[in-house]
Amino acid sequence: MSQKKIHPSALKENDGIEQPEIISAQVVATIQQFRRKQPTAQELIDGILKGDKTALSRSITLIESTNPEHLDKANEVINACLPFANKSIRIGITGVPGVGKSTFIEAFGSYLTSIGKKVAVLAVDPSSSISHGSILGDKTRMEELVKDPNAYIRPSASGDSLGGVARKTRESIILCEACGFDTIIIETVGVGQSETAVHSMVDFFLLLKIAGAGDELQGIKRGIMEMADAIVINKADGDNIAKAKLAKTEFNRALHLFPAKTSGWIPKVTTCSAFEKQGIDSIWEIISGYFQLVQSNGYFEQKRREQNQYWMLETINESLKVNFYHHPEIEKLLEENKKAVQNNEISPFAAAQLLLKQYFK
Ligand SMILES: Nc1nc2c(ncn2[C@@H]2O[C@H](COP(=O)(O)OP(=O)(O)O)[C@@H](O)[C@H]2O)c(=O)[nH]1
Ligand SMILES: [Mg+2]
Repeated sequence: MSQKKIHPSALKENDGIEQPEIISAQVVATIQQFRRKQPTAQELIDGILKGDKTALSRSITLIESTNPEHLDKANEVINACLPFANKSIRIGITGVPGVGKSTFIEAFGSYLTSIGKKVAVLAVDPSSSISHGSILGDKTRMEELVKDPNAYIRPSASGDSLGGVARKTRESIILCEACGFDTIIIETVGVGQSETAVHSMVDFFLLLKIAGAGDELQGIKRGIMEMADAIVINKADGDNIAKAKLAKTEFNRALHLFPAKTSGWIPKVTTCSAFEKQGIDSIWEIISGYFQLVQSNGYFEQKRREQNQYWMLETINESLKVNFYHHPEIEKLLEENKKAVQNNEISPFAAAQLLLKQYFK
C-alpha cells in the first residue's frame, strides 16, 4: 500500500472550491411532489386502467375512507372505471371459520392464474373490524397468491356496519375489473348476514364444508343451502376421504329437496383437498359449466341488472341510516327519547315518529 499523508483534520476544506447550493429548487420540487400524499383522481384512474395495483390499492383505500372529501374523489374514480368494469366473473365463497377458505382460495386462485386468468380476491368480513384477525391469517395462508403478479389480494374492508362493508366491497369489485382482473373472488365468513350480502354481488356462490360425523345437514342454514350453486366438501384427504364421499351423497340428496333455481342450474356437490391441491380443476369445470349455461340463457345479464338495482336501493338505505344516526340534532334527541321510552314516558312508536319528523323537517 502506498503511504498517503493523512490530513490533520477530516473537516479541512481546500480554498477555491465552491460548494453547490444545499437547497436545490429541483430537489425541493421532487420532495414536495413525493410528499403530496394523495394522487389526483385522474392519476388514479390512469393507473387503474393501466393495470397498476398500487393505484388500485390507493383507490380502494379512498373507497374505505370515511372522510367526505375522499368520498367525492372515490366516486369520481368509480364513475370513470364503470365503463371498463362488468367484464369479469364474480365468485363468492363462504364457509365457517376453519373450513379452509383461505387455503382453498390460495389453491384455486393459483390454479386460475396458471390457466391464464387474472384473479382478484376481496373479503367481506364484518367481524374483522373488531378482531383484525382474519387479515393476517389470510395473507399467510395465501403466500403463493400474494406473490403472483396475476393476482391481487385485498383484506377485508372495515366498517361499523355490514351494509357499509358490503358497499365498499362492491365498489372495489368495479375497480378490480377496470384494472384488468377477470375473475373476482369474494370471501366471506359464514356468520351473520354477510352471505346474503355477498350472494347479491356475485354470479356464482360456492359453499365450502367439511365432513363431520354424518350429521352434515344439522345446523346448516337453509338459506345458505338455497343460495349455493356448488357445495364443496374440503379436506378430503387422508382418513377423511371416505367421510367426505359420504357427505357428498348426503348433500346431493338434500339439494334435490330444494325447488329448481331460476337460473336453470342444478347445484353440484363435489369434494376437494385445498391442502393437497386435489380436485381444484374439477371445481373450475363446474364453475365454467355454470357460466356457459347462464351466459347463453340470459340469466347472467338478468341477475347483474337486478343486483345493480338492489345495490342502488341498499346504498340509499345505508346512507339514510348513517346520516340519520350521525345527525348532531338527532343524536341528542335520540338519547333523550331512549330514556323517555325506557321510563314509559312516551311510546316507542311516538318517539320514533317524533325523531323522523324532526329529521325530515
Ligand atoms: N387436511 C386438510 N387441512 C386443511 C385443508 N384446507 C385447510 N386446511 C387446514 O384448516 C385450517 C384452517 O384453514 P383456513 O384456510 O385458515 O380456513 P378459513 O378460516 O376458512 O380461512 C388450517 O390449519 C389449514 O391448514 C385441506 O384440504 N386438508
Ligand atoms: Mg380465512
